[in-house]
Amino acid sequence: MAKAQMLFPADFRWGTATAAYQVEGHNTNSDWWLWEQGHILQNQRSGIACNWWANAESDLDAAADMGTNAHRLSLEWSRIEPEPSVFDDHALDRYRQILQAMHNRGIEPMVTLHHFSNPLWLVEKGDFNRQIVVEYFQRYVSKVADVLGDLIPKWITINEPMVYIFARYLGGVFPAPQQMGLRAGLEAAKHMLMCHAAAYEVIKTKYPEAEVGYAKNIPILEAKPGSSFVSKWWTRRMDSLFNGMWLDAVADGRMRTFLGSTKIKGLAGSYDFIGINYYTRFYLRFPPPKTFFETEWTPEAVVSDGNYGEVYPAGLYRAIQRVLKYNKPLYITENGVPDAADRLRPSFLLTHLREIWRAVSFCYPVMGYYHWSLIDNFEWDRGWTQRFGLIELDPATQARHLRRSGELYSKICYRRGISSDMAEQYAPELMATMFPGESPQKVIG
Ligand code: IFM
Repeated sequence: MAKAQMLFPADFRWGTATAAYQVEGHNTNSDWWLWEQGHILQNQRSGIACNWWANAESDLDAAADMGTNAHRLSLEWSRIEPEPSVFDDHALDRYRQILQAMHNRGIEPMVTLHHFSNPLWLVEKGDFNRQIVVEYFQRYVSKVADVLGDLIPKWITINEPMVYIFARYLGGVFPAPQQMGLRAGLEAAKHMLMCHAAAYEVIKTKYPEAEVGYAKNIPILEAKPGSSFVSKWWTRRMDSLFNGMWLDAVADGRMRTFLGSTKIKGLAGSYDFIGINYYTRFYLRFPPPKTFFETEWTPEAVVSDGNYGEVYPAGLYRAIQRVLKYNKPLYITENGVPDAADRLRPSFLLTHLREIWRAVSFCYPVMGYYHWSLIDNFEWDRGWTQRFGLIELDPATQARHLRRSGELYSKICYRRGISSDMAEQYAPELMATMFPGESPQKVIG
């Protein structure tokens, strides 16, 4: 029996998140399938991934058993439109089945239209390097809305646009575009903003009640304490480019960078909510390392597998606060940690959810939480080396096993909150700080 608990509103969404390319398997018409040859850590391949194309249903059963009531998934454009203007009815039928399977299980779908992968034909046409991409995207979204829209209450137009721009146009770790570099990247970002605005209009025209937003990865970007003035200045510049530019642009319709300011038609106010993807804090310095973001942490930092990032729960609260000024409902559309051994995830869940609870308690409009991820999946250039799942997957045998953190998340979903008995059982080291009134170590006086 819990002695203390932090409960969430009854209509809060308790979800998990995945993306098509990472779970479906055999997306052979996608630019990632080609890129996989030679560009993935340890030469790994996605193969059948989590086999969702054949059987998403059994993992959805598991999600329902866990007590979740929402799931964020994405559609693979390259399956739906394998050739320009040629739509695959079989693929659309399969997505209908998956979406229906979610509804049947009491799991509300949130659907992402673009999550890092492109049809090969689009890449040949220059994809986001060329403004024509907006027309192509509009055509694809229109088809999706016509065929699947009745099953989709919540939409994400574009996932993590600035991660995509940095990883692809600057970092070179995502499938190479026709033109790389900062200028090309910013041009691509402009085209992504235009795609977002176009998609918003298409969906809202057909389904005025649908909720449409984007998912923005909002890392905390800081200069290390004691950094030079130039590093601090650089950090502010990078923060406004990486975090501020997209958020402001969708709000007021203007893309502002050091290259100037451009008004984008139909963009201002083209969103019903903001999706926050939050993982970590990065330290920045000038001159920047090749990866832009530092992967050296302070000595006391708790760091996740493969040096992915520091566990920094307070950053989630800061990310939420940062976007309050836009006056929109918020969803935490991703939050998670690569942790194959599940040594960090139980406390990660509790401490990050506590930050959201703090926000909700201040009446900040956070409406739901989608943990990344339901199941271990293909982590892009890092292949299978990073395991984010509440469910552990052996990609070779497809065997699944619910991690302890999955068990904990299930309890959280059923309880609709976090409690001291959960901390005691799954992360006793948190008791003294999270539930001091109940900690045996507490010294009173
Ligand atoms: O796996 C990715 C996801 O596709 C986008 N956001 C971050 C996740 C973990 O790196």
